[in-house]
Amino acid sequence: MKIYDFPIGPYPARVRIALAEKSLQSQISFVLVDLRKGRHKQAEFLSLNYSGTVPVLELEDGTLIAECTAITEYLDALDGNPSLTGKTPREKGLIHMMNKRAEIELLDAISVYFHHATPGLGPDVEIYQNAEWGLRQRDKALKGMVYFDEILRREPFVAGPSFSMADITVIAGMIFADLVKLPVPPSCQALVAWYEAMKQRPSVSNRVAMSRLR
Ligand SMILES: N[C@@H](CCC(=O)N[C@@H](CS)C(=O)NCC(=O)O)C(=O)O
Repeated sequence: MKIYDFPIGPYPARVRIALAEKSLQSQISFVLVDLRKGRHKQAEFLSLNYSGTVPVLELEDGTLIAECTAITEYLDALDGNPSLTGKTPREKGLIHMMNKRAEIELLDAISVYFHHATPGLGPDVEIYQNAEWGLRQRDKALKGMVYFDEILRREPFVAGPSFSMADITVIAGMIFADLVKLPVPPSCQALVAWYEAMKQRPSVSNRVAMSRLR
């Protein structure tokens, strides 16, 4: 299998963490898509993923799967033992809900902040920016941190008793916050403590180190 990605990117980190959790790294070859050169917006890459984002998984038969959630679900199902996306209908429902919430309230909001209210990927790539929209999304992400902090005061993990895809998405949000120097609100002590614990997982520690190599 092949994965098109940009190694320091927070979204690609989600899939790389999932690969490590599932011990699948040796089955993947990585293809660099240089976002800073705008390669993801060029026709060659758009033919792989209409949305022009990484990561994209390519299977041996040429099937293309984009979107971190979809890729994680695929990888998690390969061994017949879905440890990241839920085994029972209840687990699946809760994990999917919290994963989506982590995208909407945290990770995607920071991404909009990055692309619209900071230099983002540089002037050649960021051809349209709306700083006001970016700053609103930054504030939404800060509120999202407070929300996840409340959850993590009660639960060991984002979607309940076990580590899951939803934790990976919040971890990516924290990696992105760090990249864009977005300070975590001081009240979010449970979130910070949980993130420190997550960094002890080998799948996560490598990713956090990689994202600092900008
Ligand atoms: N919804 C997508 C978002 C992926 C995404 O935004 N990836 C970033 C890489 S960190 C990207 O390609 N950004 C380039 C851009 O949005 O222009 C997913 O979950 O895979």
